[in-house]
Amino acid sequence: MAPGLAVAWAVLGPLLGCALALQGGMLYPRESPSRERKELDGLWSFRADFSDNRRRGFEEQWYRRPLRESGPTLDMPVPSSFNDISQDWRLRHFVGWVWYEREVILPERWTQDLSTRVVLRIGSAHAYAIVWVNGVDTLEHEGGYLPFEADISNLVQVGPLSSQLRITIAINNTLTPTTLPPGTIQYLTDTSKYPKGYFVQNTYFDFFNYAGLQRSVLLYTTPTTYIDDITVTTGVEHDSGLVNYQISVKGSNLFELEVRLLDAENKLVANGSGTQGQLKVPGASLWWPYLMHERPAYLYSLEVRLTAQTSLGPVSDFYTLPVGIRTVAVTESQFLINGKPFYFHGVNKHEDADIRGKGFDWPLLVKDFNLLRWLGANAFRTSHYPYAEEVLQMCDRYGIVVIDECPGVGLALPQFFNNVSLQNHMRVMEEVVRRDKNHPAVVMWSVANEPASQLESAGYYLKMVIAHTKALDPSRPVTFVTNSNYAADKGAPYVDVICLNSYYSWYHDYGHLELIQQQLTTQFESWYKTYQKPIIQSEYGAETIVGFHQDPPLMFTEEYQKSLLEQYHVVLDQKRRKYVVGELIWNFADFMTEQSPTRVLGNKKGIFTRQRQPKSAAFLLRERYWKIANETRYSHSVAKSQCLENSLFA
Ligand code: GCB
Repeated sequence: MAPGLAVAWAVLGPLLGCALALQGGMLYPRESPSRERKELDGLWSFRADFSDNRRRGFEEQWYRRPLRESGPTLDMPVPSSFNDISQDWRLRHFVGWVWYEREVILPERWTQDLSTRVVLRIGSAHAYAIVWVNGVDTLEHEGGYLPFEADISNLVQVGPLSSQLRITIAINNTLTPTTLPPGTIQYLTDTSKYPKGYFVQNTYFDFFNYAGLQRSVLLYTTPTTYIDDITVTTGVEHDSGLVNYQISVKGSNLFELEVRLLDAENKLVANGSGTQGQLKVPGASLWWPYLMHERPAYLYSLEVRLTAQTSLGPVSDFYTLPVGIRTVAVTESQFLINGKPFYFHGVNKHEDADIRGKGFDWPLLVKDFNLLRWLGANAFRTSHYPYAEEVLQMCDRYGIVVIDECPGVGLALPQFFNNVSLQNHMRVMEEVVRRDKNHPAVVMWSVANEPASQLESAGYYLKMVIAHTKALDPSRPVTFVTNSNYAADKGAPYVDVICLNSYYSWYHDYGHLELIQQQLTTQFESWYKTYQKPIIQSEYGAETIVGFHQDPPLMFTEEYQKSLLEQYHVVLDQKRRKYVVGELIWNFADFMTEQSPTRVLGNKKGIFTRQRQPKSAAFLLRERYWKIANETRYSHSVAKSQCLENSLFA
């Protein structure tokens, strides 16, 4: 990039829509005067197929009759991971097909009114799913952490008994060299050590491969002619906000669209019509990250109203999308939001807690956001997969900035960089962008975490995935997170921001805290000299068992975690005024991993425990983040902790 040249992702001109190859949109199912929702969360019937080939369920066609008729079932809560719910160790470590089933009674109108479209939506099923409705094969999807759905109207709008619905979902958690994340199945054939047919699933990432229906399953309705997708990009021109919209409609070509933009007080500020256009908002309130501005996270509402003529008469559809007006741009040393330098002081997270595994949970979500604000964290990365949509909605509302990462984690072996994997990775990015493109909180895409980016094949692979992501969404920068050496990394030339993971005095020269400053300085200087791009320290940290104390500090104690952080902070403070634009601690909270001699009931690098109680390092980081917040905000008022009465820095 030429010195001083800013690459602006703000779309100021005509709309640059997302060029998705996927069929159809994936709008979050919202209620409206034309749309209803029925959540299917709660207890489902469940069975793991323990047969040797794991295929008994298909051989005996378990989907054809109620699951209880083909054998014993367990109660399984949805959403949750299935692994830690029962006392059966075989289920915790199960690899293969599990079966979920739920019976539902539909409102009569949904089955009788032929101008109503009924959709079954699964928030995520890790990792491969096949869905039957009343025994009819309806839907298949590969990849966890992302939603998929099917129009089931023609299955429910036939016959006298159609208001009773049986949904069967078979889910396979096996990871293969071409899934994302990839994995391998290893057969252990030495019969002196292992029983016949014994195999293990190998993964190349550091979190437990929780599986099942981990997010909500729901039914919702739309009219048969409906708003299928909305793409919004925003910009700023002088003091006006620009909202570019593109709307896709399905079901009929004879329709009209009205678009109204309302402010937070529900006052109309701009309107338009048709499938695409630009709304201009003079004196717009911008969406600012919290702590950066006195009025953060301002959201408008884009109300879309569709009227159409169909063979069954006129229909209307309504959808309201929250819209934050903001710009994102990157220079050779800065990350700009609304034209102002933004410094990421935040965390990496995992969707993980207690017995629910990766199951979505409202109390946990709200608690985590309260902790983020207590900490003064203004950002997080969705390490290492897209989080539930409700998480991003909270970020939009609270003004917490997100680096949205796809499940491109564990790309560790040369055989994972093949054409099939590449196609799959690009499809996954299409699904991520399709789902998350309208969230103002999302300011950058991350296509992978720690791929083997020193390989030539990885260089080509990353170049292609990054180029594809940029074509899908020209409005945001793209990165991947690396732990390679600056001189060896083959993917770094293609990213907009360099994201670096390093664990000095933890995985290298462990115990030698005195080396951190020198090694970290070298890291930053060599990367910046090579690439002249802004840098984020995207991971650093130390394993810490809560309640372990030692002075002078020794590894695994709370004091060692604090000291390690302090050493990093000395260098971060020198560089953040130059080209380092962020620091994200590894990790927000302790989380579960596979068992290994280096993990004590999971990864303990959290600054909070898995139960969300602070370790000493949380207080250290809190003081630092509020201090940085006060130095970097764009008003004269002092930022205060939003969770305590007595502010730290007042
Ligand atoms: C990393 C990985 C992360 C691990 C972490 C660790 O570099 O990106 O997934 O959990 O290190 O603690 O080893």
